[in-house]
Amino acid sequence: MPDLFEKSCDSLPAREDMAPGAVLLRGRALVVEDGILAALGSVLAAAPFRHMTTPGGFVMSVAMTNCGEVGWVTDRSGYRYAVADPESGKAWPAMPESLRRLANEAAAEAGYAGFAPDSCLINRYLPEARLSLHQDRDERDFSQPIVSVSLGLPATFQFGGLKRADPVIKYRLQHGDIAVWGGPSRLYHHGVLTLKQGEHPKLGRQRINLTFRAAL
Ligand code: MD3
Ligand code: FE
Repeated sequence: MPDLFEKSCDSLPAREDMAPGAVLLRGRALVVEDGILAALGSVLAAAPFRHMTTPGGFVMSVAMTNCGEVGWVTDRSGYRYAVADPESGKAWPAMPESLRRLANEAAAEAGYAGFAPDSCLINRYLPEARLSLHQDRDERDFSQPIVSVSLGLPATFQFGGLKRADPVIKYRLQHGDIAVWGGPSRLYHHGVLTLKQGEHPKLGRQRINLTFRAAL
């Protein structure tokens, strides 16, 4: 008998292939929403959001922090993964087990079994913040996917190709959406358009994105 409830929540499919190797799992994080928000709160208490500087000397509009064995940082000397938080000089907070499990399970659902993230970069967008088109290439092993979890206000995500000038497709990423980027799409260019004003019932006037990485 056909499963009449499979797509009952809204008109969008729960799963969508975005590009070769890239899968969008809409609403996937909602089943563990409260646990994620609590885990996030404990990470932020130990390592607050801060605005980092690019090697070119620009202060990023997106505020960032990390948890895990290493965290992604940028300053005038370049981009890298670092074991210590440069603001505190201490290790980044450990990755909460609930977050690690969610990333591992979402990766498996997208076809990447055994994903073991050692780093989670946490991005905070207030209205007017944006992230220009870039590639994620500071990780050692590009055969490992990246898993992203979107929370709070919706954003328009741009997804291009291997070349910066390749045409881009736009996706709306909403609270609870998880995307998994592996295979050929792992090195595709991507970015986030300027965040629009709004108010999210749980997160308020912000968007938070978690990206889980196997960096080491
Ligand atoms: C496609 N973050 O942190 S998540 C980033 O919404 C980053 O904050 C965006 O790009 C954000 O580096 C986009 C979606 C995403 C993350 C990593 C990717 C898409 C990706 C890596 C490869 C290809
Ligand atoms: Fe990225």
